[in-house]
Amino acid sequence: MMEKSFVMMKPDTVQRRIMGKVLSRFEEKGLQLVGMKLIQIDEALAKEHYGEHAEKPFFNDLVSYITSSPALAMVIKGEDSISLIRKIVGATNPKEADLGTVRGDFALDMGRNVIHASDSPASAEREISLFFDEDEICEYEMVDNAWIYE
Ligand code: 3AN
Repeated sequence: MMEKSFVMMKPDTVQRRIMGKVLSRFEEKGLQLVGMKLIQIDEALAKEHYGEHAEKPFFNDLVSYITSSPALAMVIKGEDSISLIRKIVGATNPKEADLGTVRGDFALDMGRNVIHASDSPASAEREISLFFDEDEICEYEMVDNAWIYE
């Protein structure tokens, strides 16, 4: 099924100048970038985005981390892209993430884990609408579609 996922490179990825390397993982897989913007997330947006973690002991650190510097928000489209992107991203704890995944290759600490990606179709829908207006999503054909999809 053709799906759109919300993916966000966190402030550490911007500051470490590795956005291009991380983005290439998704491009080389054959996924399509349909939305992208560098944003300074404010406290209210951070708290809404991570609302499900409000009661967790790491919540305040998570909000500080995500608001500490700009983040790169993206919408990425492709067949079964939501679960596929989670596989490309790897486990939440970078020390447990398989090598070859983004977190496995680029991160060490849970609180500096480089990237966020939606974990289900319902979260993707919620997160895309939280960060993007409809007119910020580009619907367009890729010229190599016939070489990516059978
Ligand atoms: P994921 O980002 O893999 O979907 P979630 O949604 O469970 O993981 O957690 C959201 C973010 O909260 C993680 N990316 C990580 O930065 C942080 N986080 C999750 N669990 C912990 C934890 N036990 N200690 C510190 N930070 C955590």
